[in-house]
Amino acid sequence: MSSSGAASSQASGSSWTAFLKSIASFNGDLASLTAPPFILSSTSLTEFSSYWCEHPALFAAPAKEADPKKRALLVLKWFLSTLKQQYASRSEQYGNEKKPLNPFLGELFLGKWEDEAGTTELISEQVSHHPPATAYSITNLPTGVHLEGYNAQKASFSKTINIKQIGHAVLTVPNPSGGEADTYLITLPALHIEGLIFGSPFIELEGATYITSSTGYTAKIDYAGKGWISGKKNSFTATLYPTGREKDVLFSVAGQWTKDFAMHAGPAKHASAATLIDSYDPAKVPASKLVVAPLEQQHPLESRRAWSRVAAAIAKGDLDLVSLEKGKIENAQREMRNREKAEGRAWERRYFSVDPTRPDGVLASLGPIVGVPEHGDADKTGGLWRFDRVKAERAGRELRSLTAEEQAKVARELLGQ
Ligand code: HC3
Repeated sequence: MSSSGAASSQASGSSWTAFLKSIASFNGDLASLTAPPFILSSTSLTEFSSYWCEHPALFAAPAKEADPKKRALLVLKWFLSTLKQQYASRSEQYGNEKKPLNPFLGELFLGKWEDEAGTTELISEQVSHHPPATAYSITNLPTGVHLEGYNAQKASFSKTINIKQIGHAVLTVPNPSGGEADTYLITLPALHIEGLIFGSPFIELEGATYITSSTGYTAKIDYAGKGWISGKKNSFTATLYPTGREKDVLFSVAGQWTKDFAMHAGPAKHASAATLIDSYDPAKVPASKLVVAPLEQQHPLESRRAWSRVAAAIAKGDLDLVSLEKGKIENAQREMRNREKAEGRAWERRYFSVDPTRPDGVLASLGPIVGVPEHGDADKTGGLWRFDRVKAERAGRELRSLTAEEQAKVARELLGQ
């Protein structure tokens, strides 16, 4: 596959024009977009969960800070540091954002980071297919800092593709002074695709998101594209304040989430060299490498193994083979759903559960502060998904213990392979 969307699209001008025409009548279903071959990615959306933790040391840092407002600032710094990975890493030079693979129900992406922060484990699972939703759990083992969440996308077309993210993340940070752990509720930014008309799509973030904590602090992040605030791409301003007192700014942060940003004590209008606390340049800090098991050791439902034939077809640029291999997975999945229906059972998620009998404690207490409904938009994500430690322990034991025959059976029945 070409490394530049713009260059490839020149070569495939007519298919890009056809694609643009098709998105003008877009029905909101991202999976149904028939994109030209050069815009197909061989990475599934289940892998995107890893973007939350490409700098494990920043993720774990709040667990070592005794002052709750500084902890909240470190959480904000970590969150801001993830944005480049989440929204610009696939499109480093801009204009190369591709269409990811649409995960099947039960698809897994598992990995770990081993670096100066110790071991940090990642579990990502496709918990719903209609509507598509991915859930994830990330744990830094030495500190116990834990992130979990789920997300889906609601897309619409108006001048371009606009995407609203449904879902939220919850970060738990053990209190270094031994008290109760902090809980942070994190909302997700809306985005739109720029550059479509030129065949060089990239993401811009818009609106505002929040991080509110059980310790009584809230951060608000305002996103702006080129032409707003600083006239620079990927700009943002953020403030951290005691919850409910937005004007009493304790810390302010401003800059670009792809380049560099500065963190100051007090409001931005008083920012000076004397108020500067810290600065961070996402472009200068290399991501820690995620370790994923070799394909042959993976469970058949693990993303890279399951999609390996499709990925090979994409790499060859053979669209017929891409459709054939995708079709095998889709048909097998459809048949599985029919069997489940006939037998009156539902697909058992391996790591996440929904508990409709109990109100969610985090959303009940922190949701109203940042506009996350207590139902967690479960109707749009197939459920209010929470990491299930009991299930996870079982899955961890069982996942890598399948015999070759059992693996072949899973691949045949669930993936048509
Ligand atoms: C919109 C998107 C799929 C969703 C991606 C999400 C929101 C997934 C959760 C991650 O944490 C953050 C994230 C980053 C990028 C988002 C993708 C960008 C493009 C993709 C569309 C489905 C593709 C649209 C097609 C095309 C040709 C314009 O790229």
